[in-house]
Amino acid sequence: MNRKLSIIGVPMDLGQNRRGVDMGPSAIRYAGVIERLEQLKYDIEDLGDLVISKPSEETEETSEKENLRNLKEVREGNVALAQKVDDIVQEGRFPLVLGGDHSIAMGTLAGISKHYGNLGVIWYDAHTDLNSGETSPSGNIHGMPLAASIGIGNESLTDIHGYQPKLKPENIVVIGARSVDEGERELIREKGIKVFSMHEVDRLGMSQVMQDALDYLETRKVDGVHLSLDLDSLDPEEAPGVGTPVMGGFSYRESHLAMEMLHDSERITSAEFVEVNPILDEKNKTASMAVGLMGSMLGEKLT
Ligand code: NNH
Ligand code: MN
Ligand code: MN
Ligand code: MN
Repeated sequence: MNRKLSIIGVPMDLGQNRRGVDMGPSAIRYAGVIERLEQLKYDIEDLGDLVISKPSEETEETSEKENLRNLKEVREGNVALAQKVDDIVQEGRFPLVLGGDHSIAMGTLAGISKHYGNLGVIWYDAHTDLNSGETSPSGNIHGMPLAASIGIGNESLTDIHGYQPKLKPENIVVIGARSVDEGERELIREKGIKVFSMHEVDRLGMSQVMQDALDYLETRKVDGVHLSLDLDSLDPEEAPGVGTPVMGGFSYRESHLAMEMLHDSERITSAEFVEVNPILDEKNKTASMAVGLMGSMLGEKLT
């Protein structure tokens, strides 16, 4: 495990239509992320938060026409994030990105993937985020980052940081899916994307699912693994502070086990924790959950 960690907050809420998720990075900091990870003896650099601009009228029009809400500002924020993350990896440090809505995964992956020939991704989410303007039921770009990263969708999203695609579809593992749109289903079938839905987790248990996921990436001979963790993967009872809660999600222990197994695999090279919305939360419970999961991912265990 890389002992040098750089933390960057992305106060982005333009990838969806509920306000408040832009306060995610503050809530996660307030829940004690720096102190918690310092105790694990990491060398931590906190790069603060990116500046995200507010939407203009021109943006409203594209939203209507292309079914891509706040396209211009979402792209701009991700362009800036990609450069930051690129610099972090270039310096030999582990990027830990704090969201913000999940649209920021486009920028994170754009910055990381440049440094890997065959990057793998674990997408821990209730959703598969494989929509484009053509298939999205909402026009919300936070439902599109995985599609954009494999080169599907509007050019201004697929082309962030000047190259595409960022990922091979066969290097993706989705874990926790339980709300998938029709267009996403088709894409999963067409591209052969590996999905462990809640059905598989119920049948096999989290331990087996994580082992299968890691083995699968091993057969793909990936040279790095990025974790993209959407807090709505957890059950809304455990993580109520998210914009699109879906019943029947992961328990506290299932998620900690998943993070511990990721740590023990010694494969993980970058991570992001997204969709914490403190306005919808109960006493910062979801931000605290995120911090705890980061701890487990980074080796916090009792033994
Ligand atoms: N699939 C829906 C959409 O594209 C919901 C996406 N919401 C998420 N994704 N939170 O993780 O609008
Ligand atoms: Mn630096
Ligand atoms: Mn998501
Ligand atoms: Mn989600």
